[in-house]
Amino acid sequence: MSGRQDFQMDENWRVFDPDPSKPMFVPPPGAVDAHCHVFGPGNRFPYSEKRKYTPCDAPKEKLRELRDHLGFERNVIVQASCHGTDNRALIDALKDSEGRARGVAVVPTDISDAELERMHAAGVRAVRFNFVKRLVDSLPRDSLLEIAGRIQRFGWHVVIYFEAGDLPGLFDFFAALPTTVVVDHMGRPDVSRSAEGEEFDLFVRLLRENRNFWCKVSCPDRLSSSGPPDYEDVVPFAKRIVEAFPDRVLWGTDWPHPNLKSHMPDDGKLVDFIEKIAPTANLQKKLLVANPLRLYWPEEGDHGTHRVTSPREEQK
Ligand code: 0GY
Repeated sequence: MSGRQDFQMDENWRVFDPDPSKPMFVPPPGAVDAHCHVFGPGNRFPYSEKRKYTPCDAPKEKLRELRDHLGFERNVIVQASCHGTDNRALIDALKDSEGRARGVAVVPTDISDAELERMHAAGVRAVRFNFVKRLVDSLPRDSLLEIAGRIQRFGWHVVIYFEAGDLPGLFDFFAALPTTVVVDHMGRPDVSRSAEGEEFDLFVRLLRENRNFWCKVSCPDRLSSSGPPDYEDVVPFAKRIVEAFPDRVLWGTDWPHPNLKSHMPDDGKLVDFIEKIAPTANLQKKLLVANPLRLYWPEEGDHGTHRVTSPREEQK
């Protein structure tokens, strides 16, 4: 089989929008897209043999173009399951970012400290634990705890991806993680249910009881049944989280939107969605600038113009 055939994208794969609109909402200076991916190119960075899908190539150059087009200054690139534990495409993109990208890697338990150190130097700041069964066969919990323990000395955190239906069985394990923990896509709630209902209340409880937990209020396109461009059914879920935990939320495009079946979002419209879930300038600055910088670029300190105060701090 030729290399090219090895990397034929899935037949029903939806390719990212090559010409997204310019958002009406202008992100504040210093804004960070805290969840996006690079895929391949497959002939340079082969997809994993264990992958559950074969995407279209979505290389670093395209991601950089999108970042600039949408009005963001930096991004956080998350290793996707189609690259398994081979983080070369991610590392390459980080090294080529002039310090404007940080990375979330996926690592095996037998990774050496020297390799973790090299990843840190390239800009990796977290590992991702994926519990979504259609994407991965997740590692046993003791292996995940071992990894979480080993990354602590680098000051890294853990990013978790799971579906709301699995949270009851995972809750105690998550609460025992020793690092900062960032949850992808609000724990994938079923948005046909109430944002004040039992299922989402459990997720809110996870954040309330564990102050080391953060949440990405991302992916309306992935969660919505009402659909684009307004994604109205997702708004109450994201808004609830942003308003309850304004200092522990992040936002990301999720470009190039792997595995979407219903539609391919216009990334410009996804940026416009931000105003619906973070309606004030103060909330927007926290979500897009202060929070991601604190987590991924802490060495920049309070950095003057990026400093925003929380309502709690204002009351002191
Ligand atoms: C996302 C969501 C998905 C895919 C992955 O690692 C991945 O392959 O995260 C998905 O299919 O829900 O965050 O990109």
